[in-house]
Amino acid sequence: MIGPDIAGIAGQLVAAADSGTAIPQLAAETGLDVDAAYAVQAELVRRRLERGERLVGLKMGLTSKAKMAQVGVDEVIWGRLTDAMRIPDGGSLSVGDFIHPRVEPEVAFLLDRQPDPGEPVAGFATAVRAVAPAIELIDSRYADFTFSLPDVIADNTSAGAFVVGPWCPVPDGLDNLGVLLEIDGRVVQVGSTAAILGDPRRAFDEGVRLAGQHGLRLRTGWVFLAGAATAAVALRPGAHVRAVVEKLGAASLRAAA
Ligand code: OOG
Ligand code: MG
Repeated sequence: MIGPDIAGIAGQLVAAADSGTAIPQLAAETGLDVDAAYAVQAELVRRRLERGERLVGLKMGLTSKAKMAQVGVDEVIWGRLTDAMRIPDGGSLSVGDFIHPRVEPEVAFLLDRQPDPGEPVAGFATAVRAVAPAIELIDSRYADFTFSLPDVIADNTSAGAFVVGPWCPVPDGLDNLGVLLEIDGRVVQVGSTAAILGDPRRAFDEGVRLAGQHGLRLRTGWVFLAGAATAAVALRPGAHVRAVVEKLGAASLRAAA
């Protein structure tokens, strides 16, 4: 039996991101299932690495009910982060480089040690050295920001860019910290880290386990984004965005035209 054209689909998604032009969903038409979708994701990221980008981390997606409800997909997913996606804290990016960017508040972890997918529960305490407030910019390559589960996995879980705020030691409790998303000084989303699988540390264990199933091991020095605590908000040119996490501080970015 001939399976879906992994390289062809990866090529379409890379071209959509490069040209800033949305494409129609493709999973149903090409018979893409979840495993094949992760193969597409691996291939499209491999192409980015071939152009000189470096893998710098892993991101979780749809770890909160607010996000699942917003996009109508209710499975936890994961994607890959490269150095080209990283914006310095307080830095700026061009909205015009994206198709229909949205921003969301996240919690980031810094890896001190390579966790073993075989011992995920013990993993967090020994593998994570620091935590920070973060912003993720997501930008689905599909028209109208709509997709099925395999579509969004193939599209590297809509990863576009990310900002990590100041790192700090992991506080005692991470499971119920207030989270705010502000645009131009106005609070546009309110949530709690409890929304992230009950505790963002659980998102870490899930990420180690799920990526391990696809042969990917997290590495020392990588950033881990635990997933948004609230729904995402459209990013408009000129906007100043801040994500504030209680006890951790804030991360910010500015959107140029
Ligand atoms: C999928 C990516 C979800 C998160 O934090 O939940 C995600 C999307 O919403 O387009 O990054
Ligand atoms: Mg996210």
